[in-house]
Amino acid sequence: MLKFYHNPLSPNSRRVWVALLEKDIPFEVVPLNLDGDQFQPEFLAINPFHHIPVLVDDGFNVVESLAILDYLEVKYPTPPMLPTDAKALATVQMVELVTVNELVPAITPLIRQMMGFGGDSQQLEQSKQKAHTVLAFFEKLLDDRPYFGSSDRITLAEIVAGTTVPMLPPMGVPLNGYPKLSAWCDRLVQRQAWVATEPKPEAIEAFKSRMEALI
Ligand SMILES: N[C@@H](CCC(=O)N[C@@H](CS)C(=O)NCC(=O)O)C(=O)O
Repeated sequence: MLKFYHNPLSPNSRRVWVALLEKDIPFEVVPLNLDGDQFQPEFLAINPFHHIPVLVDDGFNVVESLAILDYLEVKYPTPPMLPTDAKALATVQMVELVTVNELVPAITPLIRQMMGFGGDSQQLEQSKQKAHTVLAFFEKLLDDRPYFGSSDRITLAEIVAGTTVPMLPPMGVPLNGYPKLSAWCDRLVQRQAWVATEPKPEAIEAFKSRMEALI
């Protein structure tokens, strides 16, 4: 059985969790609190970068969430989540990579502020501006399709961007100006896999307390 090293509050890990559920793949969770347990030698032997998610498949360790998604896609191709058409594939991969390389770093100060760790007001404003640049790009790329790169099913673009974009409104980045993306978001958050993996308020509070104790 696949072993999934995971914490339910990790956005990077949630991508893999949603993909496992959407593809209906059996897996066993190995929970990490991220309060120092990620630095234990047993975990560092699996991922020397002390990050989750990690997937272990019969002794084969896969680190990096996007690599894990690709691994799952090839090993469990049903339902397919990567198009084969050149433009559709490029669209899906642009969305994945823009989310990871542009959006996530831009909103990190906003996440910290939401978790109660404060922040510099000028830096927070810059974060919001950068998030809007990504949202405008996504709105145009999505166009009138229900999903990025597909007219009838979710793809890895939905798995990656669709677990990040819904976090924006509570951070002060509303989706009002992006009607297509906003409807896309509403469709995704109703799916069973999204509902099942939504971070629970009590888990967020427990995580904040653990972090405050560490600081
Ligand atoms: N590029 C990595 C990033 C993974 C990552 O940063 N994970 C965070 C949780 S969201 C983590 O494990 N943090 C613990 C640490 O840095 O020690 C991926 O996409 O898998």
